[in-house]
Amino acid sequence: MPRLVFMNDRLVPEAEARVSVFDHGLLYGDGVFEGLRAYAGRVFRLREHLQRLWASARAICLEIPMTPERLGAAIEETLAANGLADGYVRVVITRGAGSLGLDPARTRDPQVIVIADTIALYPAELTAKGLRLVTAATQRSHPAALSPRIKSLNYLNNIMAKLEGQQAGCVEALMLNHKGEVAECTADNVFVVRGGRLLTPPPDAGILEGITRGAVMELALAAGIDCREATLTRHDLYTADECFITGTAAEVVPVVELDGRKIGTGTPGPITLRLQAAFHALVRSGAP
Ligand code: PXG
Repeated sequence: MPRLVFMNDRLVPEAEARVSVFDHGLLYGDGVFEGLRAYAGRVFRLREHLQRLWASARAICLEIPMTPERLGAAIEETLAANGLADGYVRVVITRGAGSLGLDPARTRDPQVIVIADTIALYPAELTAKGLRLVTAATQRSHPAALSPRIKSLNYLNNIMAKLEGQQAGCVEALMLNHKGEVAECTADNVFVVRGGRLLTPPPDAGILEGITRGAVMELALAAGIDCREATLTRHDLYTADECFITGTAAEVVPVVELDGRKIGTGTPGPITLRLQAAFHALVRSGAP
């Protein structure tokens, strides 16, 4: 059965889901996106993802030609039409086709695309044993150049860091901000545990405010684990008791090594495992 893709106002077969070569999303990375996940037929934190999408669009002065309610329904329709109760959803909003120049005023028809697919995960063995990371030399983009809080179609900054990770034999890489502080990984947020307390970089460290990050902070609070935002350096990761990353695709994944140095015992720590289990229970509970 061919995959069905939602484009603008209806579901079309994958082969018909095409954008113009003049689309500024393709020509300049001019657009925004979201990555969401459905568990047992329910989209996890749909409202939060739609809010972040609209915030990203507003930040680049792009008007999404649809209400959040309609787009939310389109996401559910796309999953259902493809028979996916558990799956991954990519929502893409492009600036639309225009002239061969940067000018966004000379574009028309922003494209609203919803793709549903099965989720591509890190190998199960890696997520169980914990990941090894390296610090990328490529820094997270300077907030005054392109705010990392915008989930834009321009992900080259992160892709460069991901390449560095892969060249060092790792599936992810740690990114620092322009001040040398820990920001995040290429598609995941980062946490450390120190003395029983959970620490994660604040939004002004140059991160995307992850929805999974928010859920894990709530779960920590509910479990009586002290959790706060704090400026972190690599020193804090090298000397942490535990470390893990969070993201829509990754969920909660332990990190056991950074730059060839063992973190804590070099195995997934107890607080990481507790929060990982709590997150799994949350997403599978059917909570919105
Ligand atoms: N930082 C960055 C830079 C991201 O792109 C996260 C953190 C985690 O955010 P969430 O809201 O997912 O907890 C992201 C998320 C993909 C893909 O296909 C990327 C993301 C999410 C899902 C899929 O590469 N980025």
